[in-house]
Amino acid sequence: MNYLSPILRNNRTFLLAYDHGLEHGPEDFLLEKSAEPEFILELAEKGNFSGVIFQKGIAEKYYQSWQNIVPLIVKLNGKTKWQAGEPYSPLICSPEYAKDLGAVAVGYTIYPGSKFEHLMFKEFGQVVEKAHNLGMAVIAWLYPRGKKIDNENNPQVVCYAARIGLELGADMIKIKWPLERKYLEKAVNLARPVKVVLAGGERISEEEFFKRTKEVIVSGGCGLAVGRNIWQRKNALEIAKKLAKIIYQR
Ligand code: FBP
Repeated sequence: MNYLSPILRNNRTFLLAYDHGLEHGPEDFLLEKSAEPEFILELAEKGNFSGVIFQKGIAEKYYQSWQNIVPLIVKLNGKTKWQAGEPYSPLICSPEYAKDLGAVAVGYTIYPGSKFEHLMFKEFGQVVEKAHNLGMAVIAWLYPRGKKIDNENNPQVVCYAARIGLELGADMIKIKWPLERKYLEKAVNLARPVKVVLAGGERISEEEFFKRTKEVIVSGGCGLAVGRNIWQRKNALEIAKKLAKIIYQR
């Protein structure tokens, strides 16, 4: 069974990430309307995204009338930027409840290298089994962090993270930009057949973002799961449409 098919177009994916209100707080909402979930849902529809990523509370309050319009991915764990020390992101929503909210897939962040990695591995293992029983795909955010990790953007660290996703049973993995295209190709190969998507990170120039998106595709990546580089821009819809073309084109 291909659990991912509801969020794939032409075997690629373009997901609008919007869990930042929890992870970073309102400081990310540089434009007033980016604090409004309805604006994000409209953007997801008109911008040709293959899915939108919400935490459970936003999904409960805003998603119901959008079922069958934009596929929903519910992020099952999360934390605030105030959490200090070794990172751990607790489970705050079950796969069953995500399904009731209309989700076709779920997401879970793992911080490999953290002192609490074992807890996240255990929770993630249970999430994968439950989600698959419910016919839902699991996307793993793989962000190596903690005292043991000197530099989470080190290409070898990013490649290791990609492989961890395959080992742990993810259907799709989300990693940070590994600085050079050759490492992106390596990460894609190490995770195969698990699909690899890239996070956007902090807002960069449009030009650089288009360049990276093209590199993701030519390197065998499946697409993007991106937030700030879209909805922090005044021309978010225009940018999204252009990126969607790059991503879905064969
Ligand atoms: P961006 O494209 O805005 O970087 O979003 C990707 C994402 O993974 C979000 O889903 C999440 O809220 C955020 O980055 C977490 O980033 P970090 O843990 O690096 O602060």
